[in-house]
Amino acid sequence: MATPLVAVEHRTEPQDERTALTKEAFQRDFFNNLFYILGKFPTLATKNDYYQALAFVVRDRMLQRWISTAAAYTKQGSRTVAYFSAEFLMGPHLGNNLVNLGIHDEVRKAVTELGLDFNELLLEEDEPGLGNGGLGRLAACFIESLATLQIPSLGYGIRYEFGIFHQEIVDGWQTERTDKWLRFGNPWEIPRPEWAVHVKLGGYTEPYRDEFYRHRVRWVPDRLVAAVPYDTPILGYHTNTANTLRLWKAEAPESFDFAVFNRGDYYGAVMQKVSSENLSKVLYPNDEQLQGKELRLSQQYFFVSASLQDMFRILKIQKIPVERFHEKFAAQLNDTHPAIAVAELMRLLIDENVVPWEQAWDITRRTFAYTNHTLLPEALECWPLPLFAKLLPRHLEIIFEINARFLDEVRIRFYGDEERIARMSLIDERGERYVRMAHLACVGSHAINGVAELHSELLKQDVLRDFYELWPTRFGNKTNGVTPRRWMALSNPRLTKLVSSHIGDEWITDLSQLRRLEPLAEDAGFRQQWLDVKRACKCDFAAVALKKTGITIDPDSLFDVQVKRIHEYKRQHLNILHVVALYHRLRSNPNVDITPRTFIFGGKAAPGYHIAKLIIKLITSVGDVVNRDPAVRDRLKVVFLPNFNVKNGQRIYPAADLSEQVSTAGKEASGTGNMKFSMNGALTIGTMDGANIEIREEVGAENFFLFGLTTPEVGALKASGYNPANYLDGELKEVVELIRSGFFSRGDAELFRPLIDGLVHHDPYLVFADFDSYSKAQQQVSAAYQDRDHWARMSILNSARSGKFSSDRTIREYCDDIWKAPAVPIRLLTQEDVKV
Ligand code: Z2T
Repeated sequence: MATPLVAVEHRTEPQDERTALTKEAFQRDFFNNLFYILGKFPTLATKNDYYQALAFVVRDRMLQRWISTAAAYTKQGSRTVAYFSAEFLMGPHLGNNLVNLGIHDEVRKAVTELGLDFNELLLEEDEPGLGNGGLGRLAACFIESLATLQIPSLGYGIRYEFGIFHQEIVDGWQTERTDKWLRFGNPWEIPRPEWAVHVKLGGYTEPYRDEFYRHRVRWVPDRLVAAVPYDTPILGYHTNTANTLRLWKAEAPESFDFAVFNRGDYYGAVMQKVSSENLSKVLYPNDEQLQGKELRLSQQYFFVSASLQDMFRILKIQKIPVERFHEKFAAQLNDTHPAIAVAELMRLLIDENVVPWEQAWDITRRTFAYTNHTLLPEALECWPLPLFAKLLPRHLEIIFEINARFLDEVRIRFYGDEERIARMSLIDERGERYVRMAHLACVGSHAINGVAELHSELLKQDVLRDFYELWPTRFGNKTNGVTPRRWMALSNPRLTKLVSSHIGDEWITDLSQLRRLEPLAEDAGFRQQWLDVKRACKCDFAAVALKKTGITIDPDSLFDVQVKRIHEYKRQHLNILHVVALYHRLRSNPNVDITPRTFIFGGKAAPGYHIAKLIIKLITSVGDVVNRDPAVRDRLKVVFLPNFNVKNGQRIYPAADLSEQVSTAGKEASGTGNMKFSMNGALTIGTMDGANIEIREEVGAENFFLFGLTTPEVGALKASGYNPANYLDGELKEVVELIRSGFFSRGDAELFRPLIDGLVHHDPYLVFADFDSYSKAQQQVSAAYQDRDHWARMSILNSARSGKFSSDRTIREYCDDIWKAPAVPIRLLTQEDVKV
């Protein structure tokens, strides 16, 4: 008899031999996969072959859950959340699936026993980087929490062939390489070509009378693209639920290019195929800056149309009438990227299902809810009318009709207020005409939310003020969260073990239980264990940093970390100015006593964002000087870790002592990295911005290093005519002069000019105004780190009080307040149950 390795109570259901959870079964299947799926034997097998053989072992164990889940939802016609997102930044699947199946340690043992390095195999996975940053990673955390909470849900998005670019640092500059994540195949996805749909593009519309003499509109497209779904199972933690992430790949429709073929235009037919496949070729790498490209709008429409058609197919299978679309589905719009869904659902209901306008509009509004993720004006999506009309002629007509009816409502509510009409219109007509996607999303949704308390308030006061005045009850807040499965259990096994040995492991699905660690902050033995865990994580990271940058860092120095997309509003330049200030202090007074620190930076700049790229160059240039200077005697180190992504994040957050959350107040909608740091015991130096405010509220002001202007102070300073040059004195002046002089650029006084001149003359994000306050807060950090025992206390309390920032809490709020979607527990089926 094989020894059962796992006797966890959540797996009470029968296993067949294919999914047995014994060491012997894992090892047998591992070699079966190597032979029969990969066609390899050990002498020729690469590390990647072994990774894939292991991935298929795990996938087999997920499929029983996946099929059982699909069967239950189909049979019960369960209410389902459809999360519409142009980005899903999933990160590697293997480790997470092992954790959620509850077989991580057992599989590690089985693999190790075969003489293989388990950690090395995990690192082989090319992560699906199908997102830019926070917004895409939030979508990934959300679908994991939905599965853990056993809520029927589908993630709908795009299967980009090239995800976010791979960043390399060459001569201190960012360079981009394409992300070929599919090179060796993807064991986690299953294509479903049988559920492919056609998406129309371009052409014109014409009115006609149907067989019942009804007025109808026909859209005659000039292009057709096939959308093929690729499904990935998303496991809940220690549940039988496996939901689906359904990503669409664009292909040429076999039938459509026949016409061209028959005219003998072989080349034209092939070109059409190539241009169809372009639609899901590459993720636009801009996080909060619009590109306004036609291909981007095509991508958005492509996945939205495919997803809504898919939802109609599901209704049909379950024999639910289209009039009940909104009862079956709650669809969440992750920012305005999928907002065209409002017009597309209207089109599908009216044109293709002959539902009357009023009823279609009622269904549409009851279906959608909209989450806004930024207040930055340059990120608000507006599409030039001519471009929109060319690509989506029918949708423009529908949007005009929605707008006419909507503005009638506004006219009655706000009698005589024509300026308000112009402000609220779905069409911006102040000059060149644009379709305002945020307005379309608001009008077509029954609920609108921001992603942190401050952000949601600012939405109501600023960007969406008119809409708030019209429909105050539709507005709400859903403070972001992150999944503790990936961001603690998987990424920080040492901390997980320590915590669980004291308070059990229920905190993994009920993060508020971390509060039970609070009394342990007063336990000297526990504090020492806590510091030991942190130090071990720092040693791990030091090895990574050495391997990737060649820089040796001291695990006993304070690890001061800023990892996130590079953006002026996030103020990586404020951080590096402070580094230069410390360096300047050390050089001016070699005997000055400073707390040894390692400054760790990571993040990608949008390829066309020159100032962001120059900030990277400044960071690496300061690093080159500081790291080599014997005068600082290893008291300062600066590391820019290339290619910050989910995989690297999992090694950075556990190693951080200090989390840099230094955006200009009012600019960062929420932030989610801030939460990952705090959970893992880092203290925050931060502004009153985004979710920082709520983190400080939870962990206590005495365990948080606050600095900087508040949002109203920022507003007042700008209103009074901010002049950054007024702040150029003392240490800041010397720092700026040092950079300007070419000290960090081998005498080249021109290199950093655009950055420095921009600060001195404009400084739109108030770097200079906050510098002094930041510098003082950093002195408090340095002093606090000297008392390691007290630091440990604060670190424990940060983690203990981070329960609010689990995405489980966020998802529960979405479910209760917006989606009204109850949990559906899953009973595992055996092969007996599913016999035809
Ligand atoms: C993004 O990552 C975020 C907002 C965007 O606005 C676009 C992208 Cl790609 C269109 C971020 C916010 O900057 C961040 O504050 C927030 O935590 C995150 O979305 C998730 O809500």
